[in-house]
Amino acid sequence: MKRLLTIQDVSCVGQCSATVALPVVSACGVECAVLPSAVLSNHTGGFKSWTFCDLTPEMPKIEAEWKKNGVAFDAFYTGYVCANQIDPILSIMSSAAKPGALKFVDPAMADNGKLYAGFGEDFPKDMARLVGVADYALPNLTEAALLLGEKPVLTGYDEAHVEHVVKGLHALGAKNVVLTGVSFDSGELGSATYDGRDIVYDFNPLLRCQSHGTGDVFAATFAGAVMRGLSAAEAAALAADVVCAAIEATAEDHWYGVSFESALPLIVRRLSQTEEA
Ligand code: PXL
Repeated sequence: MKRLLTIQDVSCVGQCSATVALPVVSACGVECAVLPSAVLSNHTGGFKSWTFCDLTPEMPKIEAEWKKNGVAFDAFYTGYVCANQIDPILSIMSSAAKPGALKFVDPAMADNGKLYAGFGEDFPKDMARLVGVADYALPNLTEAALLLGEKPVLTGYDEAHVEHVVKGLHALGAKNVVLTGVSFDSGELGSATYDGRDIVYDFNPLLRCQSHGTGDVFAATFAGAVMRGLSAAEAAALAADVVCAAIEATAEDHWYGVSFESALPLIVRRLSQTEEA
């Protein structure tokens, strides 16, 4: 069994980040270790207030223990992290890597044209350094624009714009780019996966608007599925199906996240079918 380290916050309540990655990556049949970037009482998207404990000082201490104990990973998957954590994370990605370890970077920092509360305007520049070492970068349209130092364009764009965005992120260093939240038509929503040569689009019908935590469910499923041998385009299609199933299972008043739990059997089923094929 492959072993992945996810580096992102533990929001105690809110169905995002580590509390999504652990069950989703496990459902993919991949061992999931966690290095919390911060502990929050709840996520920052829609709650009135939150506590925030930045765990940066723990990172080099944990890294040193892992070195002593010979701990190493087949993959790293980063999500919501703090500005001063980019260097400690790059260090862990090098000291705790098995040969050929993959790096999945979800630059979880913004949505709907805006940075999340708590991130300064300079943060995308720091995040761009992590995206630059990614084997797979998984930004939404807002994050992608901010990483490129551009104003987010969220509607009325065409394929040429998507091409500009994914090629820009590839030029930053990301080997594969999975751009999420792409839509050319008001009835559909999907992703564009670019491997440095071709762009593969995947669309699903647009469901009720429900964004909290969907990026985290998408990225965790994508990372687990690639670790199980799916191509980037296949993993993006599975991740989108899982997000849709999670949204469909989410009650109208469950605003802070999506009920991904009901979609876990879908992940197990689809990945076992792949194995049999
Ligand atoms: O789901 C993204 C996310 C992760 N972690 C924290 C957040 C958010 C989005 O708001 O606030 C702490």
